[in-house]
Amino acid sequence: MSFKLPELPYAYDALEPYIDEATMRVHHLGHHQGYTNGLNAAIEGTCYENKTIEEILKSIHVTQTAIRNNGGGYWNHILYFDIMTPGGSKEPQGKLADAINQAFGSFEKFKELWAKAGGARFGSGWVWLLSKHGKLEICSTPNQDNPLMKFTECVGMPVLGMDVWEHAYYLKHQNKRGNYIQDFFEVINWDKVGENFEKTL
Ligand code: MN3
Repeated sequence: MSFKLPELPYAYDALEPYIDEATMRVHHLGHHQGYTNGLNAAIEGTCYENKTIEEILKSIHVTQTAIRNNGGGYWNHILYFDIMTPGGSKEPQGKLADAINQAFGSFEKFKELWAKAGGARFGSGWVWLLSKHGKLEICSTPNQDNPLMKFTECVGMPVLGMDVWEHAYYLKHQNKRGNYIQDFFEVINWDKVGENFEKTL
């Protein structure tokens, strides 16, 4: 069994003008394909060959660098591309909206804390909205680590993830990560994030 690059659920130019087509193409066909290939090469001939990606990420040791980086990159980008859309709800709805209000006070306050976490991540990494059986928290990890890996500081199931590697925004936003984060808010698929959240309840 080998892992395959999932197709994008929308066209490469669908998130314009917020996330540009050139960035989406190189991010999906270049970076995500690269992590997929790297993961397949790293697990070949090991006990991980017939495991799911979640099983792999939950069981690896901190020193298994190739699987950690490529397996993390494979899983993280599936979530990232899946929680963006050109349409859908512009704000959280239903149980997710209630949980955000409970955890952060309001959606506006959540956006402020999320943008702050994205700006504070030095170098490359990710920002996560985690559900601990329905209780939400914001957490950030370096490189391609994610909260499924037991050695990170984040505990919980990611329902939303934001890539803050420069490759996610540099062609359009250059050094202005904060502008990318504001544009990311315009394309979040809150219906999908809500579905992800309800699975954790
Ligand atoms: Mn990326």
